[in-house]
Amino acid sequence: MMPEKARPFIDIHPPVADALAAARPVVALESTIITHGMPFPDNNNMAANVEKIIRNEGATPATIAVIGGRLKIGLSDAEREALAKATGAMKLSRADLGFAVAQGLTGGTTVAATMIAAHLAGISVFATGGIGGVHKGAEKSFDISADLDELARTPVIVVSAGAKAILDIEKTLEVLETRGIPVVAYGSDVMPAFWSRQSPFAAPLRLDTAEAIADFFKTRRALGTDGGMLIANPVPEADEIAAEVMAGHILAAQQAAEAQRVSGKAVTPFLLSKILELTGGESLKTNIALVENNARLAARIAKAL
Ligand code: PSU
Ligand code: MN
Repeated sequence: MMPEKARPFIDIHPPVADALAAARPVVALESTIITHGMPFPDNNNMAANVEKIIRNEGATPATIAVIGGRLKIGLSDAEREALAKATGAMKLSRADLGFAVAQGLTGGTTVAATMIAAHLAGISVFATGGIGGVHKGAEKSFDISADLDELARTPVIVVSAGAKAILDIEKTLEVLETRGIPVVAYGSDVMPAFWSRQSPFAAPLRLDTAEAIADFFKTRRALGTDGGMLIANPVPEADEIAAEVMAGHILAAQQAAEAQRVSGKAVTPFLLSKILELTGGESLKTNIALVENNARLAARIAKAL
C-alpha cells in the first residue's frame, strides 16, 4: 500500500500497523491542533481523550506528526506528551512536511499534511476540529489555506465542524466548490460554523448516516472523481457558543492580529489563542467538544468503509 520510496522516512506505531494489516478501521488525527491550537496540558488531554473515543468506537487512532525528522503514523503516550510540551515545534503543511523530515525537525501536521501522511499509510478517514480556508480579507492578504488544495487532490475523508469561524465561510465554500470538493453537512441543511451549529450558509450536500458517507466516498472513487471530501459535523448543542457571541470575539481577535501585523502561518494560531483569551476559556471547551464529536463520527465512517 505505502510507496516503497516513502518507507524509510515513516514509523507506523505497532497498533496502527496491526490494524492496517488486518484491514480494521483506522482514524487519522492531526497534530497542529496539539502544537499550535491549544495550550498544554489541555492539548495533551484532548488528544489522549480523542484517541480513547476512537478506540471505544472500535477503531484504531493514528495521531500523525513529525518527531525528530520521522513521519509518525500513530504516537505512543510518551511521544504525544512530548509533542504537546515541545517548544518550537513547526507547523507543517504540504510545503514544509518534507523539509522537517529532511532536516530532522519536529512539528505538528496541519489538515493538509495529515491528509498526505494518512494517504501514504493507507488511511482514508481523518478527524479534526476545523479546516483552514479563505481568511477574511483574503482579497488583500491572499491568505487561503493549503488545506483546500489538499482536499482537492488527496482521497481522504476529513471530518470537521466546518471551516473555522475566524474564516470567511462564504468564500471558503466558493473555493471548495471550484476545486470540486464535496462538502457534506452531517444531519443538517446548513453549514456549521465551528463553535456554533449554524452559519448563514446552506450546506452544499447533506447526509444523515456514517454508512451513506462511506458509500458516497466509494462511489466517487469508482467514478474516478478522486480527491478528498469534507464532512461538516455540527458541534453538539450543549457545547455550542452562539454565533452572535462569537462574532464580537472574532472581530476583536482580527483587529488585534492586524494591529500586531501577524501574517502567514502565524495567523490561525494567533486568532485561536486570542479568542481563547477573549472567551475566558469557553472557546477551548467548545473546541475540545467538537473534536471529540468529530472523532466519534469519523470512527463510524471508518467502520462503514
Ligand atoms: N482546527 C482546530 N485547531 C487548529 C487547526 C484546526 O481546532 O489549530 C489547524 C489545522 O491543523 C489546520 C490549520 O490545518 O489550523 C490551518 O492553518 P492555516 O490557516 O495556516 O492553513
Ligand atoms: Mn494561511
